[in-house]
This record gives sequence, C-alpha cells and structure tokens, in this order.
Amino acid sequence: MYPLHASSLAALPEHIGRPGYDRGRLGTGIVHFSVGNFHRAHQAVYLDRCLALAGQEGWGICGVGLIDSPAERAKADAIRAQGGLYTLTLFPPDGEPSTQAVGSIVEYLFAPADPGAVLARLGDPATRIVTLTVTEGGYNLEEATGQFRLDTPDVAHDLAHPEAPRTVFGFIVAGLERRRTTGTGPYTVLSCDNLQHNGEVIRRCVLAFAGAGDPGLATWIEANVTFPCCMVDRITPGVTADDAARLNARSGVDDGAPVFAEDFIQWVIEDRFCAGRPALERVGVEFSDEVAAYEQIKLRMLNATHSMLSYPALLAGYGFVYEALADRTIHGYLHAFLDRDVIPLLRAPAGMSLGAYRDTILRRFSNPAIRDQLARIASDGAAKIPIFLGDTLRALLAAGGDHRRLAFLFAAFGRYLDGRDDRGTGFEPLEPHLTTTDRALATAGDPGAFLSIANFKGLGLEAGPGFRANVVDYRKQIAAEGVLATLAAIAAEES
Ligand code: CS2
Repeated sequence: MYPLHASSLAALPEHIGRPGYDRGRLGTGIVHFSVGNFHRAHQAVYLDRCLALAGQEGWGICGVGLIDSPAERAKADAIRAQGGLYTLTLFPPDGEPSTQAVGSIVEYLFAPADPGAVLARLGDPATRIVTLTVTEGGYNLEEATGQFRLDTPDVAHDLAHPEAPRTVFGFIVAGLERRRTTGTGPYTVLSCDNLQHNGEVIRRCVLAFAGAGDPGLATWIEANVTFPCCMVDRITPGVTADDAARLNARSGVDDGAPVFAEDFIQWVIEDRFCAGRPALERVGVEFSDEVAAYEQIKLRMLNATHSMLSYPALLAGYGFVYEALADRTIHGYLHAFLDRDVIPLLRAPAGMSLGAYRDTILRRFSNPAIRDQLARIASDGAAKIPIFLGDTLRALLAAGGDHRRLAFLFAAFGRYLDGRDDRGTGFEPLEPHLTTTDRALATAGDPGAFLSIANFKGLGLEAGPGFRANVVDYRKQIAAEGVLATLAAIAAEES
C-alpha cells in the first residue's frame, strides 16, 4: 500500500491522478465550513482543477470542522495526518472507475479546539470567499416563518462570545466584523447546500445574527458583502469502514479518509463575488443569471425523488438506491411522480429538456457502482421533506391536484419514524431536528399525528383537508399490506 502525504505524492502509482500544481506554492483564498464527503467530491475537485491554471495559486481551501464530536475529531486528525490530501474514486455507470489524489485543501482547522485560529484566517486579507455546506437543516430557521432563530443555545452563546464562536453564523459575522474594523474589506459568502435561493437564505441568517449584536455591522454587511446563489450536484455516498477498505484495495493507496462518487458533476453559480473569485468557468462551472431555475428543478426533481424513494424503499427492506431502482414498482412510482406531479409545474431554462433530465436522474440513481445508502438519503427527513417536496405539495393542494403519491410518501415517512420495516426489522431513524414534542407525536397511536411536527408547519397541510385523511388511509394500508403492495395499488388505479 502506498502512503498518502505531501512528500509521497510523486511516488504514487501511475494510475492515480494527482494535483497538476505545486502544493507548496499555494495560498489560501477560500475558507470552507464543514468538510464533508460532498465538499471533498465537489467544490474541492473544481478547485483542484482550477489551481493547475496559471495565476490561480491563491485559491487553496482552508477547511474548518465545526462539530465537537469524537467522530469529527477523528476526521480532523485523519485529514491533518495527510496534509489535506485524499483520494477520490469516481464510478461511471459503465466503464472503469478512476482514482485521483485531490490537493486543493491546503489547511484544516478544527474550530472547537481553536476558534481563534479560524477567526485569524477569516480576518486575513488573502481570504476572499467563505463557503459552507452545513446541511439543509443547518440554517437555524424558524419552521413556520423562515426567520433566523436568535434564541437557540449556540446562537445565544455566539452573540455573547464573539471571540470564540461555535456556529458558522458566529464565525462568518465575527470575521466580517474584523474586516470592517481593520479596513480589509468584505469576503463573499457562498452557501453550497441544497436550498432554494441558498444565497438569500444565508444572507438572511448573517444579517439577522449581525443585527442582533450590532445594527451598524448589519448595515455594513448589507452594503458590502455578496451572497451568490448556486446549484450544486454530485451524488456522494457516505463512506463506511468497508467502503474505505474496498476503495483503498482498488487504488492501492493507504488513505485514512477516501471518498467516492458518481462521475456526474455540476455547479451553477450567480456571478456576484465582492472580492474576486477563481476562474471556475475554465474548469466546468457554469455562471448563470438563471440559478433560481436550476436550483428549483434540481431540488424538486433530483432531491425530491431521493426523498420519495428512500422511505418506501427502506420499509421494503432495501439498503441501497440502485437496488430499489431495479424494483419495477418503485421505478414506476418515481417515474410517475416526476412526470405527473412535478414536471407540469416547472418551466425549464432555454435549451433544457425536463424529460431528458428525468431520465438522467433515474439513470444516475440506477448506477450499481454507486452504493448510495438509502439511510443517508432518508436521514434528517423532517428538515429535507419540506425543502424538497414542500413547493410541489403546496401547488398540488392549492390546485386540488392529484396528491396520492405525496400522501403515500408522507404515510411511508410516518411509518419510518416508527423505526420498523415491513418485515418487522427495527432500525434507528436519524432525525436530529425532531423536538421532544415531535417525537411524542411521531410515536402517538394516532397515525396522522406526526403531520403536526414543527418542521411541517409551513407546508399548508390544512389547505388540503383530504390530504391528512389520505395519509392516514395509506398508513393503514402499508401496515396491513406493505409498501410495495400499496404502491402497486396506486399504480393500478392509474391504468
Ligand atoms: C440527497 C442529496 O441528501 C439527500 O437527500 O438528495 O445529498 C443528493 O445526493 C445530492 O444533492 C446530489 O447532488
């Protein structure tokens, strides 16, 4: 096995791609919060390509870990031990996988151990962009109103201790405060999470947080900082210990933190960077004024289909996305969802075919080399479902449209919260955003009670009185006959 660290790069075997630049000459121009697998398979890869171009050496990434847990500490140690290097293996739907060593993360800071170092990096004039992937549910928003919450313990802590923040909001705002006082000028703040208008959302969070501490700072941010929206896309499964061993055995590299992904990749960004940006347009990133349309289509088609899939498929006993896609009943239901429930509500940007996009999504999900865990996609459903399915549901309810597939999905989610599949096998739903009250509702004897959890408040379920009744009926049918029989019955009504 070949080791992976800065001085071993040249010795890696021929078939491993490696950085096309001298890492020793890189500067840090970007600070990224939450270095997950997705960041390492997406943004860091575009930057890796970009750093190989003349004049782009200043755009290395400083990764920041925010969560104080043993797993995150171990990850920080693994990333640091390899000087930020890691291998990424891409699995095309047909053809041979390929592995490359990615070199764009030049520094890694673990914020809970040293928040001061993160603030110093943010205050450094070389930092010109701050990016974040803190998950869809990580924006600390009030469910019903969408307003930023100032009363959560970590935010309250950060408002009281700007010198040692815990949250991404505390860091971004304290960093901007430094730059205002020192006259360094602003940095761009770029959210890379799957949220409609993600730039607007992070802007709202940052302004609310800043305004609560110092209204003058909020005014300065409003006038100087830009928050571009962007659409990000690459399916990046979680990496289990087995996956890591499999990836390392394939590549021959002894990587403490390998990543794998599909070969598809896309990033569409609004070109509004207040302090300069890398030449990303030269490495495949699209800059567009129509980001909202791309975001909407991706969230309402790709991410929504993931959500539509994961709960029933887990209940049916499947573990991976590709396995479930091979089930004709499930495939047909997803196709019908996209075709009948979603596409008629969307308008494609010029030159894009929604039918072709639908087929691409179903093909990408069917790739057997991408062992994407249904449990990963199902996790945090309370936060993701309103984001990915909310607009479609509201539109169908308002128009009195066919909401059977969505009612079925909610029924499956309610049953999933019970933690038992159709065969009676138990599992632990990963739902970090459920409150104690929510959990009580989810496990109440009443099969419709979970529809009242806090995160579903903005869904307008009361606008469709038949919806709740349908959800309850489907829950009973799933309990009696199983998810697949219930789905088959819905499909049979159609033909
Ligand atoms: C998934 C996404 O988490 C989810 O629910 O839909 O992680 C999805 O794989 C990515 O957005 C693909 O770009």
